[in-house]
Amino acid sequence: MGNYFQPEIETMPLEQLRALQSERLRAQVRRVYDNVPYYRAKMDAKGVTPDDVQSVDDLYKLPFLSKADLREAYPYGLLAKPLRDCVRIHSTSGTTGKRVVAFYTQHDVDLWDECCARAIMAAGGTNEDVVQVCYGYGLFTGGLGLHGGAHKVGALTLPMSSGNTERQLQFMEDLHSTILCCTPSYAMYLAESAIESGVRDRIHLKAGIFGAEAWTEEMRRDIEQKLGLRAYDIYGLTELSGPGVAFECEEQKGMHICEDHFIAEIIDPVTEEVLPEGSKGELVFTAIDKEAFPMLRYRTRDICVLKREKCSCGRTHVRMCKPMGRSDDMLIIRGVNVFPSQIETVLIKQGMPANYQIIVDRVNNSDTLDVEVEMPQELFSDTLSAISKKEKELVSALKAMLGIMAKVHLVAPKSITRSEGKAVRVIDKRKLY
Ligand code: DLL
Repeated sequence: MGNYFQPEIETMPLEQLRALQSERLRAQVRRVYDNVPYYRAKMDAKGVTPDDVQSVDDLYKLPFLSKADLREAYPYGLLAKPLRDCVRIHSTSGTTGKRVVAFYTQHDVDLWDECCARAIMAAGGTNEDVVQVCYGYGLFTGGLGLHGGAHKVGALTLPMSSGNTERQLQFMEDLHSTILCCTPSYAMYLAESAIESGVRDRIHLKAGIFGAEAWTEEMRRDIEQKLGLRAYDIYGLTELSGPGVAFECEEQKGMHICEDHFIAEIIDPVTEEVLPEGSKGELVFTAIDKEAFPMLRYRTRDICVLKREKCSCGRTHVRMCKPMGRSDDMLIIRGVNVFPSQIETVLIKQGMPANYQIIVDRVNNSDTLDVEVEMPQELFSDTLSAISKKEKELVSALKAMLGIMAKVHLVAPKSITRSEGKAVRVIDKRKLY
């Protein structure tokens, strides 16, 4: 038996799970239609009534909801409960346009905390653990989400929030933290700092729960080896509650989606056609029992594949792969689609640290792609010709992966600004024109 928070739900036979989803979906569609004029107008425009949605198989009849809808309805237009029933607000970390604000009733907070508790237990957590939460606390959902999950598990919770790396390491050592929760880029920074300061040999971490941004398998191995733990992926978004929508189990092969709360679909981002299982496309979620901010067929923009293969952990909930990029983060450079994760894979395979920045610009009407990457210390102390040889190797490895030429600039160790939250990997200067 695995380590579950809610075994009867997490291992529920598929047929029963579908019945539960259908029942919750029916009630949710009715509630939303009756209480949210914005949704009612969208459903009326598509000619769908709540009676048309009887089961999961009818989901396709509902209209999609996008970030543009959320911005249009900002701040209260999608609220399905009176404000007096809401107890919390969170907001997306988006830097462009109006931020999205999400509302929670106490029921919604409980549901979310339970999802995070499942994630912590799937990573081997128990009430014996000390969980150090270094996701940001505040409007961002990372801190309070994992914090609530750790409480539900009964673990000793260290609400560190992000930043102050020296203090993080000191508490990690002194209070024997066993589970670390933060973004993968901050985990990498903590790892480097722990090694450098000598703390690495005095820490007791067994697992890390890392998410909120894209990271590769190569980066996972690197963090695992540097911090001496097993690194688990966790996925989520503010609109759906926050972290814990999906999480990895001990198999570390895809993240189980909490399907008793969220129904997932994959669509073609251009035609909006629903794609069969196993296809790559945009992930769409329907939250079937959230009260305040329900979300029907919400387009995440995350590109992903779903697989319902049997998992050795015993969980029956479908698995999503690591998001392969966002349909709106995809760079089109000289007509070629480039995902930042492809560049990261090449860099790490070539033995470079995952500290890099991608700079895209347009010079004389032609796109330019420059990759700045920090050198490992050994290379930094080597000869100029060794450095230029490595740059050439990276250029050709990137050309093989991307199909286009990128300029590579090896820069001094620690010269790229570190992030305590989500890393800024891409600077697209073309947007300035
Ligand atoms: O990032 C919630 C979260 C906090 C998830 C802590 C995991 C851990 P937002 O700020 O609303 O919410 O950003 C959501 O981040 O649509 C994805 O593009 C990206 N994202 C989240 N988790 C992952 C992950 C939080 N594990 C957006 N891998 C999502 C890749 C991720 N991308």
